[in-house]
Amino acid sequence: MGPADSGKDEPPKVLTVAGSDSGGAAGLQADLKTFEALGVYGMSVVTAVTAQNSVEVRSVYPIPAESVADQFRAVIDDYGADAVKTGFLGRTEIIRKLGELMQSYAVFNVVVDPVLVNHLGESMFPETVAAAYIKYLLPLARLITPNLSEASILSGVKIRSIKDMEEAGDILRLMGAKNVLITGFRMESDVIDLLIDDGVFSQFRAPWIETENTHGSGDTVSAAISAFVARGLPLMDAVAEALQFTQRAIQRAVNWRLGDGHGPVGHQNRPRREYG
Ligand code: PXL
Repeated sequence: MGPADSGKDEPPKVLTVAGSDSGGAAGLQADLKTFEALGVYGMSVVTAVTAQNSVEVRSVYPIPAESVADQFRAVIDDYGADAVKTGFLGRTEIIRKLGELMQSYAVFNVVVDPVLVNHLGESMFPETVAAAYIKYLLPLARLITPNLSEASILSGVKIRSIKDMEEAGDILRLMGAKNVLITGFRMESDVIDLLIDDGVFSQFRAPWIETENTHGSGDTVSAAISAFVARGLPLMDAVAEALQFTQRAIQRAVNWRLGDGHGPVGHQNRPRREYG
């Protein structure tokens, strides 16, 4: 039974540690919209402020690690959290500090989305950032959710097949990740996501939706997983529900034209009553 089902009149609480996307498509905005849609109370620690829209990222201003730490302590000291998601962290100093804080506060249900590439699969940070994820956050996470490019960077395996995906997952586990979800393998008219849950491999297969409007979809998957584990779902069910939620969010925005570029997904895609 999750906190939402325990008879207490309060929602599960989920914290995202992420960057701000002024366009509201990715980052902490995507996370908070997802939390709201899924009936959990959302909180945010800001790691960087990006000036971006559907076309381009114009600037990124990192927040000092001390401020990130202060925000984290302020939230956890008072509210606490039933799950913590990390998104855009970007700097080794922030990753290390966060690892220390998560350890000292013994937070649980940590979902790490190792944001390393932009939507074109291009690396956004120096190699030291990937190394810091491996050293400080991988061992603390209940689940990591790399996309194909991120799984390749972290594991060193070039992913061209499902077999490669499985090998990358195995290596990430050997490196200390407890559970791994590798997202976005395109196969014919489908997309395949691979979950390794307690060493057991499961494939999730869904039809590929042809659209430019997928900005923030990766953030949405891991935010939704965090919301569902905070609600008490087992990891496998949380992942299945989160992938379906994200598919619906992409479907909802297929005909949207909110900007001139790579548009957002539609988070509010289920009747509210279903998630209380
Ligand atoms: O989707 C990864 C991501 C997350 N958060 C922020 C971003 C990006 C990608 O650009 O800008 C703030």
